[in-house]
Amino acid sequence: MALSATDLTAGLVVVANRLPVDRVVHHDGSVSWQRSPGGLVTALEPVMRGNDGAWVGWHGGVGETVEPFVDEGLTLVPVPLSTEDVEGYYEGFSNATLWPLYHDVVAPPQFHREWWNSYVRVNQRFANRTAEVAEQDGVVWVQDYQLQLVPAMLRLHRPDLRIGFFLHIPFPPTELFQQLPWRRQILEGLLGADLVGFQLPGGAANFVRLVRARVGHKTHRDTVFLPGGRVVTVAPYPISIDSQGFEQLARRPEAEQRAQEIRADLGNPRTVLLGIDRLDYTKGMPQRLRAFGELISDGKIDVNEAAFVQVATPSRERVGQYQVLRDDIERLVGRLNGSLGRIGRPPITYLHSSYPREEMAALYRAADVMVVTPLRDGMNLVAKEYVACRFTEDGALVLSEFAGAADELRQAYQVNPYDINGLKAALLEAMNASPRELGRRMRAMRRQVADNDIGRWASTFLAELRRVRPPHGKPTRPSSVAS
Ligand code: GDG
Repeated sequence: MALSATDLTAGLVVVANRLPVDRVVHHDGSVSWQRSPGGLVTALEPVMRGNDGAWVGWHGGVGETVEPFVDEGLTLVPVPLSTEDVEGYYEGFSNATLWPLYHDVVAPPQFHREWWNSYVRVNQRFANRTAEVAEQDGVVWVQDYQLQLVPAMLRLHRPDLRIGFFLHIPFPPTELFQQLPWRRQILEGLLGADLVGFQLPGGAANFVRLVRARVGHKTHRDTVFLPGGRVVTVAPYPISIDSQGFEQLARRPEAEQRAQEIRADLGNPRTVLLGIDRLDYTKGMPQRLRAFGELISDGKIDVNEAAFVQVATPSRERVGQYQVLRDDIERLVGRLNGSLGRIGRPPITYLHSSYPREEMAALYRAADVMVVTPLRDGMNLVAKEYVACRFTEDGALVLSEFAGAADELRQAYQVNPYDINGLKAALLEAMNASPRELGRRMRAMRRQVADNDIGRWASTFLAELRRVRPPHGKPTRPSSVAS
Protein backbone atom coordinates (compact mmCIF):
# COMPACT_ATOMS: atom_id res chain seq x y z
CA MET A 1 0.00 0.00 0.00
CA ALA A 2 1.55 3.37 -1.02
CA LEU A 3 1.26 6.33 1.34
CA SER A 4 0.72 10.05 1.01
CA ALA A 5 3.07 12.47 2.78
CA THR A 6 0.49 13.20 5.48
CA ASP A 7 0.18 9.50 6.46
CA LEU A 8 3.86 9.36 7.05
CA THR A 9 4.61 11.03 10.37
CA ALA A 10 5.46 8.61 13.14
CA GLY A 11 5.99 8.79 16.89
CA LEU A 12 8.77 6.20 16.83
CA VAL A 13 11.19 6.04 13.92
CA VAL A 14 13.86 3.38 13.53
CA VAL A 15 16.66 4.34 11.15
CA ALA A 16 18.87 1.54 9.84
CA ASN A 17 20.99 0.97 6.76
CA ARG A 18 18.51 -1.65 5.46
CA LEU A 19 14.76 -1.85 5.63
CA PRO A 20 13.60 -5.12 7.22
CA VAL A 21 12.19 -6.36 3.89
CA ASP A 22 13.58 -7.86 0.68
CA ARG A 23 12.04 -7.37 -2.70
CA VAL A 24 10.73 -10.54 -4.38
CA VAL A 25 10.14 -10.51 -8.15
CA HIS A 26 7.58 -13.16 -9.15
CA HIS A 27 7.43 -15.21 -12.38
CA ASP A 28 4.78 -12.92 -13.85
CA GLY A 29 7.05 -9.91 -13.22
CA SER A 30 5.04 -8.59 -10.29
CA VAL A 31 6.93 -7.38 -7.23
CA SER A 32 6.24 -7.92 -3.53
CA TRP A 33 8.18 -7.45 -0.31
CA GLN A 34 9.16 -10.25 2.02
CA ARG A 35 9.96 -9.55 5.66
CA SER A 36 13.59 -10.42 6.43
CA PRO A 37 13.53 -12.41 9.65
CA GLY A 38 15.95 -10.22 11.62
CA GLY A 39 15.80 -10.10 15.40
CA LEU A 40 15.62 -6.31 15.43
CA VAL A 41 12.33 -6.11 13.58
CA THR A 42 10.84 -8.92 15.68
CA ALA A 43 11.76 -7.00 18.82
CA LEU A 44 10.59 -3.64 17.64
CA GLU A 45 7.41 -4.64 15.86
CA PRO A 46 5.14 -4.58 18.94
CA VAL A 47 6.49 -1.21 20.16
CA MET A 48 6.38 0.23 16.68
CA ARG A 49 2.77 -0.79 16.07
CA GLY A 50 1.81 0.74 19.42
CA ASN A 51 3.62 3.99 18.62
CA ASP A 52 2.74 4.67 15.00
CA GLY A 53 6.15 3.35 14.08
CA ALA A 54 8.08 3.92 10.87
CA TRP A 55 11.32 2.39 9.62
CA VAL A 56 13.69 4.42 7.44
CA GLY A 57 16.27 2.46 5.44
CA TRP A 58 17.67 1.45 2.07
CA HIS A 59 15.41 -0.94 0.14
CA GLY A 60 18.33 -2.80 -1.44
CA GLY A 61 17.81 -1.69 -5.06
CA VAL A 62 20.44 0.43 -6.77
CA GLY A 63 19.65 3.72 -8.49
CA GLU A 64 15.94 3.48 -7.93
CA THR A 65 13.45 5.47 -5.86
CA VAL A 66 10.70 3.57 -4.06
CA GLU A 67 7.74 5.34 -2.46
CA PRO A 68 6.96 4.74 1.23
CA PHE A 69 4.61 1.81 1.81
CA VAL A 70 3.01 -0.23 4.57
CA ASP A 71 4.02 -3.86 5.04
CA GLU A 72 2.18 -5.96 7.63
CA GLY A 73 1.29 -2.88 9.64
CA LEU A 74 4.76 -1.32 9.54
CA THR A 75 5.40 1.94 7.65
CA LEU A 76 8.53 1.57 5.54
CA VAL A 77 10.32 4.64 4.23
CA PRO A 78 12.91 3.74 1.58
CA VAL A 79 16.11 5.76 1.12
CA PRO A 80 17.56 5.46 -2.40
CA LEU A 81 21.23 4.67 -3.07
CA SER A 82 22.99 5.14 -6.40
CA THR A 83 25.79 2.91 -7.71
CA GLU A 84 28.32 5.49 -6.44
CA ASP A 85 26.63 5.54 -3.00
CA VAL A 86 26.81 1.76 -2.74
CA GLU A 87 30.51 1.82 -3.68
CA GLY A 88 31.51 4.79 -1.52
CA TYR A 89 29.19 4.81 1.51
CA TYR A 90 28.34 1.11 1.83
CA GLU A 91 31.03 -1.16 0.38
CA GLY A 92 33.73 1.48 0.88
CA PHE A 93 33.53 3.56 4.03
CA SER A 94 31.16 1.31 6.01
CA ASN A 95 32.58 -2.08 5.11
CA ALA A 96 36.19 -1.48 4.09
CA THR A 97 37.04 1.41 6.47
CA LEU A 98 34.87 1.28 9.61
CA TRP A 99 34.18 -2.47 9.79
CA PRO A 100 37.86 -3.56 9.94
CA LEU A 101 38.87 -0.53 12.06
CA TYR A 102 36.21 -1.28 14.67
CA HIS A 103 37.10 -5.00 14.73
CA ASP A 104 40.64 -4.64 16.05
CA VAL A 105 42.02 -4.03 12.53
CA VAL A 106 41.99 -7.80 11.91
CA ALA A 107 42.07 -6.69 8.25
CA PRO A 108 43.72 -3.39 7.28
CA PRO A 109 41.18 -0.53 7.03
CA GLN A 110 41.35 1.56 3.88
CA PHE A 111 41.05 5.32 4.12
CA HIS A 112 39.77 7.13 1.03
CA ARG A 113 38.51 10.70 1.03
CA GLU A 114 35.93 10.05 -1.67
CA TRP A 115 34.43 7.21 0.44
CA TRP A 116 34.18 9.59 3.37
CA ASN A 117 32.46 12.23 1.22
CA SER A 118 29.96 9.61 0.11
CA TYR A 119 29.36 8.54 3.74
CA VAL A 120 28.59 12.18 4.70
CA ARG A 121 26.24 12.60 1.73
CA VAL A 122 24.30 9.43 2.39
CA ASN A 123 24.08 10.04 6.16
CA GLN A 124 22.62 13.47 5.35
CA ARG A 125 20.03 11.85 3.09
CA PHE A 126 18.99 9.46 5.88
CA ALA A 127 18.81 12.38 8.34
CA ASN A 128 16.68 14.48 5.97
CA ARG A 129 14.26 11.66 5.35
CA THR A 130 13.97 10.98 9.08
CA ALA A 131 13.41 14.68 9.84
CA GLU A 132 10.43 14.60 7.47
CA VAL A 133 8.94 11.48 9.01
CA ALA A 134 9.38 11.96 12.78
CA GLU A 135 6.48 13.69 14.48
CA GLN A 136 6.94 16.61 16.92
CA ASP A 137 8.73 15.42 20.10
CA GLY A 138 8.94 11.91 18.63
CA VAL A 139 11.51 9.23 19.39
CA VAL A 140 14.14 8.29 16.79
CA TRP A 141 16.38 5.26 17.19
CA VAL A 142 19.39 5.19 14.83
CA GLN A 143 21.15 1.84 14.30
CA ASP A 144 24.78 1.00 13.71
CA TYR A 145 28.07 2.04 12.17
CA GLN A 146 26.74 3.00 8.74
CA LEU A 147 24.82 5.94 10.23
CA GLN A 148 27.02 7.50 12.90
CA LEU A 149 26.60 11.05 11.58
CA VAL A 150 22.80 10.90 11.53
CA PRO A 151 22.19 11.85 15.21
CA ALA A 152 23.93 15.27 14.93
CA MET A 153 22.56 15.96 11.44
CA LEU A 154 19.06 15.23 12.68
CA ARG A 155 19.37 17.30 15.85
CA LEU A 156 20.41 20.34 13.83
CA HIS A 157 17.02 20.43 12.11
CA ARG A 158 14.89 18.76 14.75
CA PRO A 159 16.05 19.68 18.28
CA ASP A 160 12.62 18.58 19.57
CA LEU A 161 13.34 14.90 18.92
CA ARG A 162 14.56 12.35 21.41
CA ILE A 163 17.38 10.61 19.61
CA GLY A 164 18.93 7.26 20.54
CA PHE A 165 21.82 5.51 18.82
CA PHE A 166 22.92 1.88 19.15
CA LEU A 167 26.18 0.45 17.80
CA HIS A 168 25.93 -3.27 16.98
CA ILE A 169 29.66 -3.77 16.50
CA PRO A 170 32.50 -3.17 18.98
CA PHE A 171 33.62 0.39 19.64
CA PRO A 172 37.41 0.23 19.36
CA PRO A 173 40.09 1.26 21.86
CA THR A 174 41.35 4.83 21.53
CA GLU A 175 44.68 3.77 19.98
CA LEU A 176 42.89 2.24 16.99
CA PHE A 177 40.06 4.74 16.60
CA GLN A 178 42.59 7.55 16.38
CA GLN A 179 43.82 6.24 13.03
CA LEU A 180 40.60 7.49 11.47
CA PRO A 181 41.21 10.80 9.66
CA TRP A 182 37.57 11.79 10.40
CA ARG A 183 37.56 10.69 14.05
CA ARG A 184 36.30 13.99 15.41
CA GLN A 185 33.38 14.20 12.98
CA ILE A 186 32.28 10.67 13.93
CA LEU A 187 32.40 11.46 17.65
CA GLU A 188 30.47 14.67 17.14
CA GLY A 189 27.96 12.84 14.95
CA LEU A 190 27.22 10.35 17.74
CA LEU A 191 26.99 13.12 20.34
CA GLY A 192 23.89 14.37 18.54
CA ALA A 193 22.03 11.55 20.34
CA ASP A 194 20.60 11.80 23.87
CA LEU A 195 21.48 8.17 24.56
CA VAL A 196 24.37 6.33 22.90
CA GLY A 197 24.25 2.56 23.44
CA PHE A 198 27.00 -0.01 23.00
CA GLN A 199 27.05 -3.80 23.35
CA LEU A 200 29.50 -3.84 26.27
CA PRO A 201 30.73 -1.56 29.07
CA GLY A 202 34.17 -1.54 27.41
CA GLY A 203 32.84 0.06 24.21
CA ALA A 204 30.96 2.69 26.22
CA ALA A 205 34.11 3.47 28.21
CA ASN A 206 36.21 3.75 25.01
CA PHE A 207 33.73 6.24 23.61
CA VAL A 208 33.62 8.43 26.73
CA ARG A 209 37.42 8.46 26.92
CA LEU A 210 37.71 9.49 23.26
CA VAL A 211 35.13 12.25 23.62
CA ARG A 212 37.13 13.68 26.52
CA ALA A 213 40.47 13.40 24.73
CA ARG A 214 39.47 14.36 21.18
CA VAL A 215 36.48 16.68 21.50
CA GLY A 216 37.39 18.10 24.90
CA HIS A 217 33.96 17.82 26.54
CA LYS A 218 33.65 17.31 30.26
CA THR A 219 32.59 13.76 31.17
CA HIS A 220 31.65 12.01 34.37
CA ARG A 221 31.27 8.22 34.31
CA ASP A 222 28.48 7.58 31.78
CA THR A 223 27.63 11.19 31.03
CA VAL A 224 29.03 13.72 28.58
CA PHE A 225 28.35 17.41 29.32
CA LEU A 226 28.10 19.55 26.21
CA PRO A 227 28.54 23.30 26.13
CA GLY A 228 25.08 24.86 26.38
CA GLY A 229 23.85 22.41 29.01
CA ARG A 230 22.84 19.39 26.92
CA VAL A 231 23.93 16.02 28.31
CA VAL A 232 24.50 12.73 26.51
CA THR A 233 24.17 9.41 28.31
CA VAL A 234 26.42 6.54 27.27
CA ALA A 235 25.63 2.98 28.38
CA PRO A 236 25.90 -0.72 27.47
CA TYR A 237 22.83 -2.62 26.23
CA PRO A 238 23.90 -6.16 25.27
CA ILE A 239 21.62 -7.24 22.41
CA SER A 240 19.88 -10.61 22.37
CA ILE A 241 17.54 -12.82 20.33
CA ASP A 242 13.89 -13.82 20.22
CA SER A 243 14.67 -16.67 22.62
CA GLN A 244 11.15 -18.05 22.78
CA GLY A 245 10.71 -17.88 19.02
CA PHE A 246 13.89 -19.94 18.48
CA GLU A 247 12.96 -22.46 21.13
CA GLN A 248 9.52 -22.90 19.56
CA LEU A 249 11.10 -23.51 16.16
CA ALA A 250 13.45 -26.07 17.69
CA ARG A 251 10.66 -27.87 19.56
CA ARG A 252 8.65 -28.64 16.42
CA PRO A 253 8.70 -32.37 15.58
CA GLU A 254 9.80 -31.41 12.05
CA ALA A 255 12.95 -29.85 13.50
CA GLU A 256 13.80 -33.04 15.39
CA GLN A 257 13.17 -35.14 12.33
CA ARG A 258 15.31 -32.88 10.15
CA ALA A 259 18.10 -32.93 12.77
CA GLN A 260 18.08 -36.75 12.64
CA GLU A 261 18.23 -36.62 8.84
CA ILE A 262 21.20 -34.26 8.94
CA ARG A 263 23.06 -36.57 11.31
CA ALA A 264 22.22 -39.59 9.15
CA ASP A 265 23.45 -37.79 6.01
CA LEU A 266 26.72 -37.14 7.83
CA GLY A 267 27.04 -40.89 8.51
CA ASN A 268 25.72 -40.76 12.10
CA PRO A 269 29.03 -39.78 13.66
CA ARG A 270 29.42 -39.74 17.43
CA THR A 271 29.98 -35.96 17.40
CA VAL A 272 28.64 -33.30 15.08
CA LEU A 273 30.41 -29.94 15.32
CA LEU A 274 28.83 -26.87 13.77
CA GLY A 275 29.82 -23.35 12.75
CA ILE A 276 27.34 -20.85 11.29
CA ASP A 277 28.62 -17.43 10.30
CA ARG A 278 28.37 -14.77 7.70
CA LEU A 279 31.46 -15.32 5.59
CA ASP A 280 33.50 -12.62 7.30
CA TYR A 281 37.18 -12.33 8.29
CA THR A 282 36.18 -11.35 11.83
CA LYS A 283 34.53 -14.71 12.50
CA GLY A 284 37.67 -16.82 12.91
CA MET A 285 36.67 -19.63 10.56
CA PRO A 286 40.20 -20.63 9.44
CA GLN A 287 41.33 -20.90 13.07
CA ARG A 288 38.57 -23.34 14.03
CA LEU A 289 38.95 -25.45 10.88
CA ARG A 290 42.72 -25.63 11.33
CA ALA A 291 42.30 -26.70 14.98
CA PHE A 292 39.81 -29.40 13.98
CA GLY A 293 42.10 -30.60 11.17
CA GLU A 294 45.10 -30.81 13.50
CA LEU A 295 43.11 -32.88 16.01
CA ILE A 296 42.44 -35.40 13.24
CA SER A 297 46.02 -35.48 12.02
CA ASP A 298 47.27 -35.76 15.65
CA GLY A 299 45.07 -38.86 16.01
CA LYS A 300 42.97 -37.23 18.75
CA ILE A 301 39.82 -37.36 16.64
CA ASP A 302 38.78 -40.24 14.41
CA VAL A 303 37.40 -38.98 11.12
CA ASN A 304 34.73 -41.71 11.27
CA GLU A 305 33.49 -40.39 14.58
CA ALA A 306 33.32 -36.63 14.12
CA ALA A 307 31.97 -34.36 11.39
CA PHE A 308 32.29 -30.60 11.17
CA VAL A 309 29.55 -28.68 9.36
CA GLN A 310 30.50 -25.12 8.46
CA VAL A 311 27.75 -22.88 7.06
CA ALA A 312 29.25 -19.71 5.55
CA THR A 313 26.46 -17.34 4.59
CA PRO A 314 27.41 -15.24 1.55
CA SER A 315 28.17 -11.67 2.58
CA ARG A 316 29.53 -8.42 1.04
CA GLU A 317 30.61 -10.32 -2.04
CA ARG A 318 31.71 -7.24 -3.96
CA VAL A 319 34.21 -6.12 -1.30
CA GLY A 320 37.75 -7.25 -2.21
CA GLN A 321 38.75 -8.52 1.26
CA TYR A 322 35.68 -10.81 1.29
CA GLN A 323 36.56 -12.31 -2.10
CA VAL A 324 40.08 -13.09 -0.86
CA LEU A 325 38.68 -14.63 2.34
CA ARG A 326 36.30 -16.88 0.43
CA ASP A 327 39.14 -18.19 -1.71
CA ASP A 328 41.32 -18.76 1.38
CA ILE A 329 38.61 -20.69 3.24
CA GLU A 330 37.69 -22.81 0.25
CA ARG A 331 41.35 -23.67 -0.33
CA LEU A 332 41.74 -24.60 3.35
CA VAL A 333 38.61 -26.79 3.38
CA GLY A 334 39.74 -28.49 0.16
CA ARG A 335 43.20 -29.14 1.58
CA LEU A 336 41.90 -30.53 4.89
CA ASN A 337 39.27 -32.73 3.23
CA GLY A 338 41.79 -33.89 0.65
CA SER A 339 44.45 -34.85 3.15
CA LEU A 340 42.32 -36.11 6.06
CA GLY A 341 39.13 -37.51 4.47
CA ARG A 342 38.12 -41.08 3.69
CA ILE A 343 35.69 -42.22 1.00
CA GLY A 344 32.27 -40.95 2.10
CA ARG A 345 33.84 -39.19 5.10
CA PRO A 346 35.02 -35.66 4.36
CA PRO A 347 35.82 -34.24 7.81
CA ILE A 348 34.37 -30.86 6.88
CA THR A 349 31.04 -30.23 5.17
CA TYR A 350 31.30 -26.68 3.88
CA LEU A 351 28.13 -24.90 2.74
CA HIS A 352 28.42 -21.48 1.11
CA SER A 353 24.74 -20.78 1.30
CA SER A 354 22.01 -19.27 3.43
CA TYR A 355 19.11 -21.20 4.89
CA PRO A 356 15.63 -20.56 6.26
CA ARG A 357 15.33 -20.18 10.01
CA GLU A 358 13.68 -23.62 10.28
CA GLU A 359 16.79 -25.24 8.82
CA MET A 360 19.00 -23.20 11.16
CA ALA A 361 17.02 -24.50 14.14
CA ALA A 362 17.38 -28.08 12.84
CA LEU A 363 21.14 -27.59 12.47
CA TYR A 364 21.36 -26.29 16.05
CA ARG A 365 19.41 -29.36 17.16
CA ALA A 366 21.76 -31.65 15.21
CA ALA A 367 24.98 -30.22 16.66
CA ASP A 368 26.70 -31.63 19.74
CA VAL A 369 29.31 -28.88 19.74
CA MET A 370 28.68 -25.35 18.48
CA VAL A 371 31.92 -23.63 17.56
CA VAL A 372 31.87 -19.81 17.65
CA THR A 373 35.38 -18.40 17.40
CA PRO A 374 35.35 -14.77 16.21
CA LEU A 375 38.55 -12.75 16.49
CA ARG A 376 36.29 -9.85 17.50
CA ASP A 377 32.47 -9.65 17.50
CA GLY A 378 30.07 -7.07 18.94
CA MET A 379 27.83 -9.76 20.44
CA ASN A 380 27.32 -12.89 18.25
CA LEU A 381 23.71 -13.97 18.08
CA VAL A 382 24.48 -17.45 16.73
CA ALA A 383 25.87 -18.43 20.15
CA LYS A 384 22.64 -17.32 21.85
CA GLU A 385 20.46 -19.01 19.20
CA TYR A 386 22.21 -22.33 19.81
CA VAL A 387 21.58 -22.05 23.53
CA ALA A 388 17.90 -21.16 22.97
CA CYS A 389 17.44 -24.26 20.79
CA ARG A 390 19.00 -26.69 23.32
CA PHE A 391 15.83 -27.23 25.37
CA THR A 392 17.12 -30.75 26.04
CA GLU A 393 19.85 -29.08 28.17
CA ASP A 394 22.66 -30.77 26.31
CA GLY A 395 25.23 -29.71 23.73
CA ALA A 396 28.41 -27.71 24.24
CA LEU A 397 29.16 -24.15 23.21
CA VAL A 398 32.78 -23.32 22.39
CA LEU A 399 32.92 -19.53 22.44
CA SER A 400 35.61 -16.97 21.75
CA GLU A 401 36.35 -14.65 24.65
CA PHE A 402 36.45 -11.87 22.03
CA ALA A 403 32.72 -12.16 21.27
CA GLY A 404 30.49 -9.81 23.26
CA ALA A 405 28.36 -12.84 24.16
CA ALA A 406 31.23 -14.21 26.28
CA ASP A 407 30.38 -11.62 28.96
CA GLU A 408 26.99 -13.25 29.53
CA LEU A 409 27.61 -16.88 28.51
CA ARG A 410 30.21 -17.54 31.18
CA GLN A 411 29.56 -21.29 31.22
CA ALA A 412 30.61 -21.75 27.59
CA TYR A 413 33.97 -23.37 26.84
CA GLN A 414 35.71 -20.05 26.36
CA VAL A 415 38.70 -19.84 24.05
CA ASN A 416 41.26 -17.43 22.68
CA PRO A 417 40.89 -18.15 18.94
CA TYR A 418 44.47 -17.01 18.25
CA ASP A 419 45.73 -19.84 20.47
CA ILE A 420 45.32 -22.92 18.27
CA ASN A 421 46.54 -25.32 20.99
CA GLY A 422 44.07 -23.83 23.47
CA LEU A 423 41.33 -24.11 20.87
CA LYS A 424 42.19 -27.77 20.24
CA ALA A 425 42.10 -28.50 23.98
CA ALA A 426 38.71 -26.78 24.37
CA LEU A 427 37.23 -28.68 21.40
CA LEU A 428 38.35 -31.99 22.90
CA GLU A 429 37.06 -31.06 26.34
CA ALA A 430 33.68 -30.07 24.89
CA MET A 431 33.47 -33.25 22.81
CA ASN A 432 34.25 -35.48 25.76
CA ALA A 433 32.35 -33.75 28.56
CA SER A 434 29.89 -35.79 30.63
CA PRO A 435 26.14 -35.22 30.15
CA ARG A 436 26.04 -33.95 33.75
CA GLU A 437 28.67 -31.30 33.08
CA LEU A 438 27.03 -30.27 29.80
CA GLY A 439 23.64 -30.01 31.53
CA ARG A 440 25.05 -27.83 34.31
CA ARG A 441 26.60 -25.41 31.83
CA MET A 442 23.66 -25.35 29.41
CA ARG A 443 21.05 -24.76 32.13
CA ALA A 444 22.87 -21.67 33.37
CA MET A 445 23.31 -20.28 29.84
CA ARG A 446 19.67 -20.98 28.99
CA ARG A 447 18.48 -19.00 32.00
CA GLN A 448 20.59 -16.05 30.88
CA VAL A 449 19.27 -16.14 27.29
CA ALA A 450 15.62 -16.68 28.32
CA ASP A 451 15.65 -13.86 30.87
CA ASN A 452 17.43 -11.37 28.63
CA ASP A 453 15.77 -11.58 25.25
CA ILE A 454 15.55 -9.05 22.43
CA GLY A 455 12.23 -7.66 23.65
CA ARG A 456 13.79 -6.77 26.96
CA TRP A 457 16.78 -5.21 25.19
CA ALA A 458 14.56 -2.93 23.10
CA SER A 459 12.24 -1.92 25.89
CA THR A 460 15.13 -1.19 28.27
CA PHE A 461 16.83 1.05 25.71
CA LEU A 462 13.65 2.92 24.80
CA ALA A 463 12.62 3.38 28.44
CA GLU A 464 16.04 4.85 29.25
CA LEU A 465 15.86 7.15 26.23
CA ARG A 466 12.49 8.46 27.38
CA ARG A 467 13.85 8.87 30.89
CA VAL A 468 17.04 10.76 30.06
CA ARG A 469 15.10 13.10 27.80
CA PRO A 470 11.48 13.45 28.96
CA PRO A 471 9.12 15.11 26.46
CA HIS A 472 9.33 18.93 26.62
CA GLY A 473 11.58 18.52 29.61
CA LYS A 474 15.18 19.15 30.44
CA PRO A 475 17.48 16.17 30.18
CA THR A 476 17.96 14.47 33.54
CA ARG A 477 20.86 12.65 35.09
CA PRO A 478 20.89 9.00 34.09
CA SER A 479 20.36 6.09 36.46
CA SER A 480 22.29 3.43 34.57
CA VAL A 481 26.00 3.29 34.96
CA ALA A 482 28.69 2.55 32.44
CA SER A 483 32.13 2.82 33.90
C1 GDG B 1 26.19 -7.90 13.82
C2 GDG B 1 27.42 -7.92 14.75
C3 GDG B 1 25.93 -8.61 16.64
C4 GDG B 1 23.30 -16.40 9.56
N1 GDG B 1 23.23 -17.22 8.52
C5 GDG B 1 21.92 -17.39 8.25
C6 GDG B 1 21.17 -16.65 9.17
N2 GDG B 1 22.05 -16.04 9.96
C7 GDG B 1 21.65 -15.16 11.08
C8 GDG B 1 22.00 -15.80 12.40
C9 GDG B 1 22.09 -14.59 13.30
C10 GDG B 1 22.55 -13.49 12.35
O1 GDG B 1 22.34 -13.95 11.03
C11 GDG B 1 24.04 -13.24 12.49
O2 GDG B 1 24.21 -12.49 13.66
P1 GDG B 1 25.61 -12.42 14.40
O3 GDG B 1 25.39 -11.74 15.68
O4 GDG B 1 26.12 -13.81 14.56
O5 GDG B 1 26.61 -11.64 13.45
P2 GDG B 1 26.57 -10.33 12.46
O6 GDG B 1 25.80 -10.60 11.22
O7 GDG B 1 28.01 -10.01 12.24
O8 GDG B 1 25.82 -9.17 13.29
C12 GDG B 1 27.21 -8.93 15.86
C13 GDG B 1 24.76 -8.42 15.68
O9 GDG B 1 25.06 -7.48 14.65
C14 GDG B 1 23.52 -7.91 16.43
O10 GDG B 1 23.78 -6.75 17.14
O11 GDG B 1 25.65 -9.69 17.49
O12 GDG B 1 28.31 -8.91 16.75
O13 GDG B 1 28.60 -8.22 14.01
O14 GDG B 1 20.83 -14.23 13.78
O15 GDG B 1 20.99 -16.72 12.75
N3 GDG B 1 19.83 -16.63 9.20
C15 GDG B 1 19.17 -17.38 8.27
N4 GDG B 1 19.83 -18.10 7.33
C16 GDG B 1 21.19 -18.15 7.29
O16 GDG B 1 21.78 -18.85 6.45
N5 GDG B 1 17.82 -17.38 8.27
